[in-house]
Amino acid sequence: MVSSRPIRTRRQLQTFVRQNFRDRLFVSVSNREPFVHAYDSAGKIEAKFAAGGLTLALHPVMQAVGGAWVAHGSGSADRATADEHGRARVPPEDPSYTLQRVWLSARENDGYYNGFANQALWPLCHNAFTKPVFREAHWAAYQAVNRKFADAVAKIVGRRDATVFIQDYHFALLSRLVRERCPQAVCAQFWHIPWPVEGVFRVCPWRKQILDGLLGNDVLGFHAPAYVERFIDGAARQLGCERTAPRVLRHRNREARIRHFPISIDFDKTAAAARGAACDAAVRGLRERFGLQGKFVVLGLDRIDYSKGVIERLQAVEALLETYPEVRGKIVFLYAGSPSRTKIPAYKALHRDMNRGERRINKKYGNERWRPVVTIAEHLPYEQVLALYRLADVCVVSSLDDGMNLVAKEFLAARNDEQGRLLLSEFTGAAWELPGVETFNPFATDEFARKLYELSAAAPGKARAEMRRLRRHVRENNVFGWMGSILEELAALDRAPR
Ligand code: GDG
Repeated sequence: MVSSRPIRTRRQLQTFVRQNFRDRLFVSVSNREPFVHAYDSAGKIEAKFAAGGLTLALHPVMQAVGGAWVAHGSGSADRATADEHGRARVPPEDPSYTLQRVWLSARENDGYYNGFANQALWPLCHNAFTKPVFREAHWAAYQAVNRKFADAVAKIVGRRDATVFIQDYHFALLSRLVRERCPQAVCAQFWHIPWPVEGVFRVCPWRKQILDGLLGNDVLGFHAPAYVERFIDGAARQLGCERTAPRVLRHRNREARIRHFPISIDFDKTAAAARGAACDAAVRGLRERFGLQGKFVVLGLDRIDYSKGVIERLQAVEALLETYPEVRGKIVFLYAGSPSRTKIPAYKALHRDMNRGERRINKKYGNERWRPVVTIAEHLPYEQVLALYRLADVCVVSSLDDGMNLVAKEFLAARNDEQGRLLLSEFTGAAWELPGVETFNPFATDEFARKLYELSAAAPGKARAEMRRLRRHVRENNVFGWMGSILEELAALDRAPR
């Protein structure tokens, strides 16, 4: 039974999965666990829910259908809280599904995660603006870890009817390996980052194996139609597979549907949290701590990652201060950068360049009363993230390439006051999806600086209608709808002859 009403709430999503997946085992696979157990400073075990966008959508599905979630056991107390097979029942306060932990050695994790996933596939899929690193040892670790996860899935599924839902670029080879072990499994995978054009993808020495691995899926999802087209184009050229219907590829006698499903956020929850007293207090605290009273605040907020255009944004701020001296003393560029992948050389270099850039700008233009660039390089509590969205006059997303970008959507949701402007790089999935949003090219430094200047000079509240329209779009296309549309595709597939 497939529902005709669009899924918009957690409850509708749960009803849908109960109706359509009750006869099958449901298994999710991701690198990160939904629950991490760790020892606190007093030696007590704490269970932390990993509240990212994906977990927010998948967790209610798992609660409704039971089943198992397979993930890398990375917490310091994960072994102590799992049984001898690496299994724990979660959520701890109301157990409803099984968390199957996969143990990786430091060496395996280094080669698979820091190595192939984040030094080869990540830059490759972000247009290779940062050169990908292709090392045979990383590739070997990546293959071995994908096999280890396939064995863990096979142990749970065996020869039963099952739906296996795989997340992201850590597992490009997994669906094919699962299929070899579990002939009855239906596999779906969501790729959270862009897919590059064929001319870029060709530089990967293992491109054929990766495409072949991903085509082990019955459904392969991306955020936007452009990534779907590029994937189909690349697979058709590299593997010579046949297009049997629009966005369907036939390979090794099986069909894979390649579809787009734009991810989103829990709009209502974000909007409600941004209205709360804790958030009001955080707004006041941040204004005071960083001397933001009376200043025009331009906010950047992301993981410190080269794909987010961290350096390009600083260059634009520098050009703004140089070209439009009247903004000096009035504007603050506040960068909340959450450190990420800090062991990887390209990220170390990025931190160094970012710190140098900040120092140079502050020295050249700042004075004892005004610092033009303020960086908070730490992972902030969520109320502070929401408070930053609320106090910003402009939120700038400057990605050079970005699958979707949830910061843009969270900023919109947090602005119950319909104030503030979103300035969004045209190279994000969000720019494709959000109707009529203001976009810019982060590579064009002067254009970027001019946009910032124009926004700083515009009358406040001028863009209220635009904010209202964009907020409505995100409210109506939320994360439950994203998850629902993938499950609808799978439910339809179950009934279709294969
Ligand atoms: C990948 C794709 C795609 C950031 N700093 C802090 C913090 N954050 C949170 C934000 C937001 C999330 O991190 C970032 O999500 P994005 O979507 O913007 O970017 P990626 O991390 O690169 O995500 C991306 C996404 O997957 C989903 O498919 O949209 O294109 O690259 O939620 O709020 N959260 C907290 N403290 C911080 O300091 N608590």
